[in-house]
Amino acid sequence: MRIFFVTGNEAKFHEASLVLKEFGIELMIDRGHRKVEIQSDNLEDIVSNALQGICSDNPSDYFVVEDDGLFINKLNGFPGPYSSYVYKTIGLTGILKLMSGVDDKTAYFKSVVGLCGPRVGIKLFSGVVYGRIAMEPRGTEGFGFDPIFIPDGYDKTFAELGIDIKNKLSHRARAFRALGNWILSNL
Ligand code: ITT
Ligand code: NA
Repeated sequence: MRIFFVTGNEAKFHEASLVLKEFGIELMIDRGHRKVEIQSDNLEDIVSNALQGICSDNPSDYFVVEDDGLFINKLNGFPGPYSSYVYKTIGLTGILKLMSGVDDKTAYFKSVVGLCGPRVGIKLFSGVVYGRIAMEPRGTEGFGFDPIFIPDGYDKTFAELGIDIKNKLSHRARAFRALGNWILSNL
C-alpha cells in the first residue's frame, strides 16, 4: 500500500517513513498539494480541514497530513498549535528566554496524523511524548525544537539522542504507529 504525505517538512517525512516501513507501508512525499492550515487552537481541526480539500479532489489515493505542537505547561500550553509560527519568529532562544526563571520546565509534544482515502473517509490518530525544556540548546540532529526538548527517562535532548531513539518514543512515531496498526487491521 502506498500513501502520500502532504508536507513541506522533509525531516517529518523521513521519520514517518521509517515508522511506516515497519508495517510494510510505503510513504511518498507530496510536495504538490498544499496543506491549507486554518487558524485553530485544535490540532485535530487543522488536520481534518487540510485533508478535506485534498481528498475530495483525489478520491482514489490515500493521503496523510500531520500537525504538531509543543505544549509547555507553565505557559498554559504555548506555543501549541502556533508552534510553527513561534519557531519561525522568536525561535528556540525566544522560548528559552520565556522559560528562564521558571522552575517547572515540563512540556509535551503532540502529533495528530490524519488519513483519508478509499474506504476510510477521514481517520485521525495522535501521539504524545512527555518531557521537559532544556536549559540551553544541545545536539545537532533532528529539527525544530529538538535541541531544547528532553524526553522523560533521558538526560539528553532529541537532537542529542538522534533519530533511532527519537523514533522509538516520539509523538510522531506514536501517531504513525497507531496509523500503521489501524491500516493493518482495517484495509
Ligand atoms: P507541515 O508542512 O507538515 O505542516 P511544519 O514543519 O510546518 O510541516 P507543523 O506545523 O506540524 O510542521 O509543526 C509545528 C512546529 O513544531 C514546527 O515549527 C516544527 O519545527 C515543530 N515540530 C514538530 N515536530 C517536531 C519534532 O519532532 N521535533 C521538534 N520540533 C518539532
Ligand atoms: Na505547518
